[in-house]
Amino acid sequence: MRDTPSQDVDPQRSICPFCGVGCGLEYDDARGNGVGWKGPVNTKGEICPKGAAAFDVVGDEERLTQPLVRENGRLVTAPWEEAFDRIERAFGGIVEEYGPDALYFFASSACTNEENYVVQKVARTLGTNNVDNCARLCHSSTVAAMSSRFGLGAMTNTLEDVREADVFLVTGANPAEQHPVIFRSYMLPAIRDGTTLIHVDPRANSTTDAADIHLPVKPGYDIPLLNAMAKVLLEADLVDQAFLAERVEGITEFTAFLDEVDVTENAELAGVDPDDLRAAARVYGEADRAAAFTGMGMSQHHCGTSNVHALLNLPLLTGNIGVSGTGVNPLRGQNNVQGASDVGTLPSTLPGYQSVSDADARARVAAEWGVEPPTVPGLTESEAIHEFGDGIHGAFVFGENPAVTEPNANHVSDALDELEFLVVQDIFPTETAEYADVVLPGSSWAEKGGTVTNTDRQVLRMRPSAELPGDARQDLDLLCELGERLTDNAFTYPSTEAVFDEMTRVNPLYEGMSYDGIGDEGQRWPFSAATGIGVDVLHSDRFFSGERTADLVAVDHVPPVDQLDAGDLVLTTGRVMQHFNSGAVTRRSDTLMGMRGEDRLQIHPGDAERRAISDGDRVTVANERGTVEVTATLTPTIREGTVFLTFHYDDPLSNRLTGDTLDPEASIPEYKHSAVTVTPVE
Ligand SMILES: Nc1nc2c(c(=O)[nH]1)N[C@H]1C(S)=C(S)[C@@H](COP(=O)(O)OP(=O)(O)OC[C@H]3O[C@@H](n4cnc5c(=O)[nH]c(N)nc54)[C@H](O)[C@@H]3O)O[C@H]1N2
Ligand SMILES: Nc1nc2c(c(=O)[nH]1)N[C@H]1C(S)=C(S)[C@@H](COP(=O)(O)OP(=O)(O)OC[C@H]3O[C@@H](n4cnc5c(=O)[nH]c(N)nc54)[C@H](O)[C@@H]3O)O[C@H]1N2
Ligand code: SF4
Ligand SMILES: [Mo]
Repeated sequence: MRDTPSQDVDPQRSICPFCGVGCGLEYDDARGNGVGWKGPVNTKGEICPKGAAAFDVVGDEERLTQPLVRENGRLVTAPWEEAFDRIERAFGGIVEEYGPDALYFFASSACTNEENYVVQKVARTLGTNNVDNCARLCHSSTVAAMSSRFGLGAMTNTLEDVREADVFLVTGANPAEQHPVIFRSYMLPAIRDGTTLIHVDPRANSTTDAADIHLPVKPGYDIPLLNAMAKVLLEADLVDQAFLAERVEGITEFTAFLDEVDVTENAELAGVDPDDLRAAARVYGEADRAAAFTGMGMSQHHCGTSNVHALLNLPLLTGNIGVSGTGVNPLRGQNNVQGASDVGTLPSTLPGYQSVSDADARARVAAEWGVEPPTVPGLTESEAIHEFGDGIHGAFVFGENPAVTEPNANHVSDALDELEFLVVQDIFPTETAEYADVVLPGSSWAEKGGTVTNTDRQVLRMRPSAELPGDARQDLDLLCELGERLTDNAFTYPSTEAVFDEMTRVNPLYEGMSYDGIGDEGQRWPFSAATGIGVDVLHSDRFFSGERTADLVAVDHVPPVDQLDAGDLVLTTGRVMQHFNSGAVTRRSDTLMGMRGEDRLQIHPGDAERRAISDGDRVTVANERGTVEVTATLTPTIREGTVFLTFHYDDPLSNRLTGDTLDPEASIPEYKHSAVTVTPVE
């Protein structure tokens, strides 16, 4: 519910708060909502329906406007002083009794670089590396694989240059719905000009509509599929021998590994037509320039890192790296998931992906902060939840909604109950806030300034257009007060810009950037202070690792965790265009209300018929972890044996069904493969 905010809004150029595309967005008085300005990414001012609805948060009646504290089991309003006194007492007591590693800090990929920089500075000044952001839940596996092979986990190329590709290999991503402006303004025009789109996804969706080849892989079977593609490249002599000689190691071992791979067998294991797979590999291999895009269907598995390792072999075999129109491009999730990680809200790296044990990086940080950060890596957020009540006694959740979005939600609910003290800083009373001891009302995107970093490494400026509601305060002020209350350090900054400037002095990737330099144009990292220009195409002469070469890696198939009993279906989860993540913001949006409907279980007509389920029936989806009830939609676009739900709702809370087995390297949960039974509701 929303009052018309027109009186309160003074339009300024900002950046959309939803996805990692980073569209320029400003308030339009006539529409009472968002319109695009001609930004660095949306160069014609184009936006998607979520951007148009983004100002709905301003004046929303459900906004948090006063601090809340728990009294006799209930959350009641309290003065600011009281809220912070309670945090100081409780967190102070926990640190005194158990040490700083008994606290955990959830940073926010939905918030600015400046805010995230301060969160990790508070945690590290206090003496713990227990800080993470929900990049953990999206692309941590992609980053792990790409960092170990190339030295860096970010998009290798830019949106501008992918138009030069002859082939797009899109695997485990649905950019038509999740990155709409990238799809419509960069990919579709290229496709219309002749670029071939290969789409690897168990469901045919809006991205598939534009595809030339669709490989409807079984969830969890990307490795055999990618290995088979590598084998076809080798067999059909589509490898780039010059590139292999100069830039790649391990071809002999990799060839020996592929000797054992049977293309038809692997295709059948992955559930795709062997001829289609061969055609896809040939098209990729014959292309002058082929660009890969990878998303959650690849990363969010207990073998997510291995999945991406298998993908990285393809550009190395074919020389599709280091030039425009090629590369491997993880499409990043929230508007600042890239930046939150860049500025150090990760348990093992300081700002700029420098290891917490790197002596130079530690010295640089210590000189700026006056405090040495701890050397032992912290827990990841997905690990930390398992420690609630054991090793972790207090948690600070800034702009995340783990009660809805972490896997195995029934377990998460128990874990949140186990905490001695939970603080939530949000703009809405979320499902997670229901467990809190103190709730701090922060500032929405429309009320704050700062910077965010989009999916192709551009640092972009946000500017406030609206006043804060009620007694709500700026997120950055609240985080600085938290630092002041919990540590002996001063967290007094004269401006948001001063926080950014400090960050550029400890983060080599951002060194030399400035608010003035960013302006309306953006600045790309890795940035050169000397030239004032960022690097567009990574790994061109050398890999970011400093090496001239990268390795080919043999990746064995990793079977899914959940075994299927007779009659079970595989549940995979994901997103739809008009909704965003936990739905905390989009569920409340009047503008999106009509468009977004309710959650539906996508099920193949064959699977439905065997269970006497008709279109529109209520069904129970269940496994040993939990049960949800939802309406079924029959559709032949999903592969038989697989069903699909979003995770955008608290009811049905689909994460009751997902398992919390983590990828051993990246700690990303298994969101994309759960065994379930589906039965009609009596
Ligand atoms: N509209 C909208 N846009 C968003 C978001 C949103 O919630 N709504 N969230 C943002 C965030 S945080 C993120 S991380 C990005 C994510 O963007 P995407 O990566 O596109 O997100 P998903 O829909 O989770 O997964 C993509 C596809 O993977 C497929 N898939 C499932 N299992 C498998 C598998 O085993 N293998 C393969 N190859 N594919 C599989 C699904 O069918 C789905 O179509 O989107 C961002 N943009
Ligand atoms: N089953 C399943 N689960 C998934 C996924 C999946 O594909 N399937 N995807 C995973 C992925 S990729 C991600 S990124 C996570 C997302 O998980 P979350 O980050 O938990 O989800 P969001 O809904 O984006 O949560 C953002 C929170 O920040 C608040 N917020 C927004 N703007 C501001 C602000 O300016 N200030 C403050 N203080 N708060 C703000 C919102 O109200 C909301 O509560 O979900 C993960 N969970
Ligand atoms: S494409 Fe992403 S950044 Fe652009 S308007 Fe839509 S949600 Fe916002
Ligand atoms: Mo994400």
